[in-house]
Parts: sequence; structure tokens; C-alpha cells
Amino acid sequence: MHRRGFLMAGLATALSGSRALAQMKMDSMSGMDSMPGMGSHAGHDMGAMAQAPVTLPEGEGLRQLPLLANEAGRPGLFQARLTAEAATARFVEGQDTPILAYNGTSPGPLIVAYEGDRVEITFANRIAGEQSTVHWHGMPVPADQDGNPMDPVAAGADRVYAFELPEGSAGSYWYHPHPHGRTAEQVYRGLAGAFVVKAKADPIPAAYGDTVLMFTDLRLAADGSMPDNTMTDLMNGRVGDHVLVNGQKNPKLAMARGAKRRLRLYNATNARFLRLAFANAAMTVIGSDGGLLEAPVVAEEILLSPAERVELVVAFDRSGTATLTTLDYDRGWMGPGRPTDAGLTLLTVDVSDAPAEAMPPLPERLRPIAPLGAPTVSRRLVFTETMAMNATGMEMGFLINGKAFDMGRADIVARAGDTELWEIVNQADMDHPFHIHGTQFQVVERERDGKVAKPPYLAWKDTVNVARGETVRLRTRQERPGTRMYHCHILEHEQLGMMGIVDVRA
Ligand SMILES: [Cu+2]
Repeated sequence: MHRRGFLMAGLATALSGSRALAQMKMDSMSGMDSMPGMGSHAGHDMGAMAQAPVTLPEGEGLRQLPLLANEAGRPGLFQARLTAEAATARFVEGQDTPILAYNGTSPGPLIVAYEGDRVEITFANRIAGEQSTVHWHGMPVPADQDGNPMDPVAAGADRVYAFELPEGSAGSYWYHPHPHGRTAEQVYRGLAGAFVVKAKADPIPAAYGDTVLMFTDLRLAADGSMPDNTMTDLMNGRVGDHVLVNGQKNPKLAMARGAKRRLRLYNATNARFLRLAFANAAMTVIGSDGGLLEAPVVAEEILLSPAERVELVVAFDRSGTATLTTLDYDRGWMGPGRPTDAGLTLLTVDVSDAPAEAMPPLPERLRPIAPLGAPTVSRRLVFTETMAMNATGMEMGFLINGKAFDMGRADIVARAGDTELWEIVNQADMDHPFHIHGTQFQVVERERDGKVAKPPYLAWKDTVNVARGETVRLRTRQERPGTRMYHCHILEHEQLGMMGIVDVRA
């Protein structure tokens, strides 16, 4: 591969002096000039700096995410306060890890609201010296309430985010910061939480429960701190050493034989692709990013790229141990240190011999999804990666249509209410999960090596993986005017330029 060869030669040159590194065109340079080499974190190293990953305890009871309390005191309104600030976590006994947290916890508190509710959340940014925002990932909120990088909340400041949750919007959303140049770091340091919008009439039996499993990706140094991003992280996106579920490594869940459980899986990692399978239990997909499918679909495995969600019903029909594990997935990796993808156990379920009480069946129809109509506009977005040495250092670029993100430039002008066809063409060497703010879209086809395939079912999505060499065609519509972002959800790629602005006009 010509490009990879060139890249490594470029890296070797850059690493010969910290001056070259310091001149790389990046938003966040913290820690770079003190780095002796790329990939100095545990497990992914080039040599001398290697150290064994810290061991985390496993097998604790699965923690439920703490609920964000509704302080409104009247129906139809959800009112709360969300504070982002420095906190301390204890991943390893006897060792404090400085993190960023919402209301003191990471993942942040679980927000549960209902279709038809008005939401008013006061956000307090108490991160020392850094601006932040809250982006409501996947939710149909007005553009000026969506935590765009153009609307930062200064350190020490408060602002209210207010929006309504329309009928039909039930789904598995999340919230995370989106400040210019600092999104990747604020997220990997701990800022992300789940936001579940519930339907007033939910077809899924209540006996299945409703459990959020939020995956994050932790890297710990021997002293318990979280190391800064390295060159490898900036190129590939930051992949940690431990995939956590609700902040725990391989927690345990006890189930009775024959029980069914509704699980909402969230990939809240910066850059980890999760190809998942359940051993000794049967998975049925019931929902995607933006809520329920039309009908349940049995699945042997699931690929959850960064920022994607899936809703499952898992049937635990065999006593013994059922495990949620990862399978190998090659999403393209630049440079050395490709992390181990396969064989990680994320969750262990102990299924008892004693049978569960009889469970109601899953309905055959969940809800109708109206296909978005014929598009009136077509657009083509081409992803490329560039690596080049110039007189001042190495430039890395993650580009859309040859351009890096510019906050002052509208890349696309669209009209509210128009259905558009977006063709996302990945000409790069890595997969890039593509996300559009403020709406849910429908994938209509994928093309690779001249072969076109329709998706197996209709679904509302806000993030879709576009594999290297692949073209994904989707139909999308913005209902309201305002400025919306679209970007790769490998957050380091977003930060290095793979983002654009659509100016939606009335
Ligand atoms: Cu990307």
C-alpha cells in the first residue's frame, strides 16, 4: 500500500524531533511535545515504552446507570440540572483516576423522558479553563439547542437547553460534549450519557425490563491516570485497553432460565468498532438509533460502530453462562499496534436452572415506519485521508470533498422539509461512521465493488458506518431551519477535519 508506506516514512521523520510534531496541524496539542514516541500507551506500543495494561476487577454486579431526577413536579415537563466537572473515579482499588463527569458520574446520569414532554436542562460547565456544550445525539431538537461547536458554553457559565420531544420520537439517544477542538478529549475523559425517550404506548412487554448498556473505552496508565492522545490515537481514533459496560469491566447479570430482557446497547467509545455476539442466548433486534423497527429481526451478530445504538430482546433459554463477546472486525488501521478486537467478554450473564415466570411473547409488528419519499436533491460526500510532509511538519487531514472543517463555512445549503439523497463515498483506508445532527435518516443502499445491496430492513438511523471502499446512499430530511453538523463519529477524525455544516433554510 503506497499510502501506508508513505505514512510510516512520514511518521519516522516527524518523530525525530518534537518540533516537527508540535507543528502538526491539530487542534489539541496537549502532551504531544513531551511524548517520546507514538503509541506510548499500554499494549499498543512500538517498543521500549511498553507496559502491561492495568488489571481491572471483573465480575461485579451490573450497575444500573443513576437516573437524572426530574425536578419539574408537573406532568409533561422534564427539568433538571447537568453539571460537567472534574471528578475522581476508582477503576482499580487504591488508585484514583481523574476524570470528567456529568453530575459526578461517568457514564453520566440516564435521562428518561416521554414523547410529548418538554425538556429544560440547565447545563453548568464547571470544567476548568475549557468551553463545552451538550449535544443531544440523534434527537430532533432545534439547531440552536443542539450544542453545536458554534454555541459554546464558557468555563464557569450556565445555559438552558430547551426542546420538545415530538410524538413518534421514542428511541435510544445520548448526550455528549461537542466543543470545537475538544470533543474527543472531553468524551474519552468521561463525558457521555444515555437519553431514552419512551413511547406513551410501548409494544415491548414491560416484563422484559429495559436496561441500558453503555460501552466506553478506557485506557489507564500505571499511575491510574488517563494518558493523553498519541499520534496513533489521532490517526485511528483513540482505542483504549478496557471496554467497559456502564463503567464496569465484564460485569455480571443474573437471569432466570426462560427470561427475556430488553437491552439498549450504546457504543459511546471514541473509536472502537464493536462486532458483538451473545453466546448461549438468542438476540433479536427490535430497534435502531431512532427507535423501534417495524418487526423484530433475529440476529447472530451485530456491528456497532462508534455512536451507533441497537435495541435488543435477548432470550436466556439455557441455564449456565451466557456471554456478550466481541468478534474480529478489520476497520482499517494505520501504523502499528492494531488493538485486539476479538474475544473480549463484555458482559457475563448467569442463567439459573430455576425457570422464570412465563414471559409474554414479543409482538410480530412493532410499529410502522414510513419510507422517506423520492428525494428532490442529490448530494455526494467523498471521504479521504491525507498525510503529507511539508516545510513546517506533517499534516494529517480527514477530509470531506477535499476540505477540512471550517466553522465559518456552510458546505451545504438545504431547505427544511425537503427529502435529500446523500451519497457517502469512502475513498479512505479506514471505515468512517457518518453522523448527521438533528434528524434520523434511512439508509437505502450500499455499494461496494460495483455490487449494490439494499439494507435488510427499514430503520431510523443517525449514524451509519461507511466501510473503506464503500458507498452508502441514504435519504435524509431536516424538518427545521438552522445550522447542522455532519461528521465522522471517530471523534479524533471529526477533530482533524472530517466534519461539515449544512445550513438548513426555511
Ligand atoms: Cu473517521
